[in-house]
Amino acid sequence: MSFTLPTLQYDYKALEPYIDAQTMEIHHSKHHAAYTNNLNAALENSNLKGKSIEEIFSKVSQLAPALRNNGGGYYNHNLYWDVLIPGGPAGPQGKLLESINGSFGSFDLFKEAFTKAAVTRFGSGWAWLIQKGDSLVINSTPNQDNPLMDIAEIQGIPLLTIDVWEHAYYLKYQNRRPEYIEAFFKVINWNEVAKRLKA
Ligand code: MN3
Repeated sequence: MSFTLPTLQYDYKALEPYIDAQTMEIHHSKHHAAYTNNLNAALENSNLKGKSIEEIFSKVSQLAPALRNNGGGYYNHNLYWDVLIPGGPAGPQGKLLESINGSFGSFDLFKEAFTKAAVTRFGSGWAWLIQKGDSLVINSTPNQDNPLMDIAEIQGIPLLTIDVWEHAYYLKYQNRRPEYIEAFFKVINWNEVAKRLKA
């Protein structure tokens, strides 16, 4: 039993013009494929084969760095693809919107804080919307770390994430990370984000 690269639910070109087809193809078929293969290779030499990715993350501080880096790379990209969609709802609705308003004051204030976390993550990493108990929080992580890992500064349920490694945007946006983040907001699958919210 090993982890498999997911098939995307949309074409590589589907998120144009916000995220370009070439970036999507390389990101999924090369980067994500490599994390998946390297995770499986790292598991071959461990006693963790058959464990869920969540179980691995819960004790990742005690494991080989290859499991932290490639396990994170495998999981984080799965979530990233899932929370993207062409022509999705313009914004969150219902319970998710209520939670965002309750935790951040308004959708605009949430967007501002999420954007800031994504812009200011130094080097490579991810920004997150996280459910922590009854409230939502925003944070960023370095490298391929995520909020399910026992080493995470803020632990909780990941609802939404953006990849801010340069490979996620450099071909189209070069050094203009803020433009990529603004474009990302045009293709968020808010229904998928809402599904992850625990009552
Ligand atoms: Mn990536």
